[in-house]
Amino acid sequence: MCGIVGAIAGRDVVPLLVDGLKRLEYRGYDSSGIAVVNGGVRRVRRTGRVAEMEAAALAEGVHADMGIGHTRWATHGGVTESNAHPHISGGIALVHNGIIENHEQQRERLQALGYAFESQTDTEVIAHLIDHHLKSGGGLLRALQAAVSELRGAYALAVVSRDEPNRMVVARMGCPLLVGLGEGENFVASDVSAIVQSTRRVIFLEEGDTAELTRDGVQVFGVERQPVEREVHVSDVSLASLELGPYSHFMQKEIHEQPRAIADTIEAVMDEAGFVPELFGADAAEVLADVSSVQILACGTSYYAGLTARYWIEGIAGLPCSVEIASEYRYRDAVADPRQLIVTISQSGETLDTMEALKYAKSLGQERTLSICNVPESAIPRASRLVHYTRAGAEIGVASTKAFTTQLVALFSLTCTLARLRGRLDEATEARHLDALRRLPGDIQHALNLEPQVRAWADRFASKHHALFLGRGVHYPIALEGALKLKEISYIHAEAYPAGELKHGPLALVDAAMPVVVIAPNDSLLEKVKSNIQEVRARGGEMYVFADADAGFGPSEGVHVIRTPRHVGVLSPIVHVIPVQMLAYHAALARGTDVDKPRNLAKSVTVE
Ligand code: HGA
Repeated sequence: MCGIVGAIAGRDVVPLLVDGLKRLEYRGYDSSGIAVVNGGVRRVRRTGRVAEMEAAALAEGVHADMGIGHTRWATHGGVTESNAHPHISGGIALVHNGIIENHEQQRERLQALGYAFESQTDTEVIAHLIDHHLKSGGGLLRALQAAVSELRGAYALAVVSRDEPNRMVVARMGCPLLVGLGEGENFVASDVSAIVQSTRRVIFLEEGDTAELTRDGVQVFGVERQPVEREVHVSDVSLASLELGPYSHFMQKEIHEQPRAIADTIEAVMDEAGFVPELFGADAAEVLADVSSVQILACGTSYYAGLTARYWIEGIAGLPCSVEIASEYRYRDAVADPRQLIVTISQSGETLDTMEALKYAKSLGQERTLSICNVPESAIPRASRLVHYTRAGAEIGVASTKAFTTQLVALFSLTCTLARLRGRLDEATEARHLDALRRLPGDIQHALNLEPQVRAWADRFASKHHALFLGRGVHYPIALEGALKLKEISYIHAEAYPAGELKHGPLALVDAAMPVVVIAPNDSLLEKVKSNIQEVRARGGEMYVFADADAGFGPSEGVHVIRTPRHVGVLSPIVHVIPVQMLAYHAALARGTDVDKPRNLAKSVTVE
């Protein structure tokens, strides 16, 4: 959340900053701003989208060869121009991603020192603190280092000064920040997409790092302020993955990319010709051996991927598995078990709650840690002993789609690997599971072909205020994910229940105005689901059933049916999530919401 970009170059950086902010807009989109150094500091800020700020910068004729930019997801202070970043104090301007926890004490102290505040943000205290420390001499870098040592909380910062037009200084603690290395120009950004048009060579700053960027070089300093060498990575993010191409929305593009994303993610399994520990890292055999149980920690859609995996891990690998929302786990007294495998799931690898839950688990002595993540070199995989990267490619739509299905594939591979290590996967079963994975991209494509039918349903949903999603067993988390997708992007209130739970309360909500979506695969629970459908029908509820073609379901009065492909067995949840993703997408389209940037949300949740 919140995107930062900065550039110091021998050319006009304003187009680079604006372009970078447009690519970072998925991280926050309530307001944006830039500040450049050109004689003095010039700043342009606007509420709304980056395009509005860009128009203002053009109209004002802002140009410079050094500057910083920010796209905001407000945490402290409303969505106003005066709360938008950059914030200025004296001759410095600063952008910030994160939350400063001791901002109130710092504000009081700085007010006593004579600083007047113009915003309600926590960020403004950092600008004044740096200005305060600048007065002791020693320059911008020293002032930044002194200021951050007085902050509690999380930050990624980029700072420029009117008085030091040949350097930019940056700092990182708890929020992502990387430095991009160019020829005679250097960059800083929250993620590589913002600068990829200028360079692919990047340094991922580590916790507590500060750095100084000039046109000709970059020097990074570690926690003790000592100069440090950090590895240079060459990013392989493709420009095409950051562009819409022929699609109307990134979410639509990402839904349709799922066959390819899954094929790419299973490539490693296919290359290894089986479920081997090496899929998860060099010392995975040792870490995964004699695991006693699995604890999955995640948030949002990733949490639902975890809930799905629990059915597999207990059913196939025979290991006890619990799944917990990371922000809950991190604040409770958990019982440590050093033989337990901690699995964190995060698309961005930067999700703060998940990262903190991982740190908490490690502080309890849980050393067997595995991260399932879509962004190489991000914080959570780097803090984990084992890692499995999904290969979904850049996911830009705020509502996760291809990240979810590739996480499921990764979790299924983990399940089978654990099962094999425990002697619970005979050769024939392993071959069957491999074959199911191999056929999965094609099965997903068949589900995608249902789009015209799903769109027709979505048009009816668009006028509704509430919806109920039902599933059973391994498809219950798919019902949860369907409800989450619908509320996230169409703003229709939706809840999901295990179908067997209806009569214990939610049936009271059912009437003709409440559409009830049912996931009805042709599995061992089919007859139970059919009975649950009758219970709803008997009370006048209108049913929308996604049923496997071989489930023997036909439409009837008040029961609409879309036939999904034949039952695909154990991977069925991965196929059944496709139509509910499309239902949410088309309902949102019909309601005219901003599908890729739903209100109040942002991607990569890097704050608490
Ligand atoms: N706390 C700052 C920055 C917000 C942020 O990083 N959001 O993800 C603000 O509210 O402006």
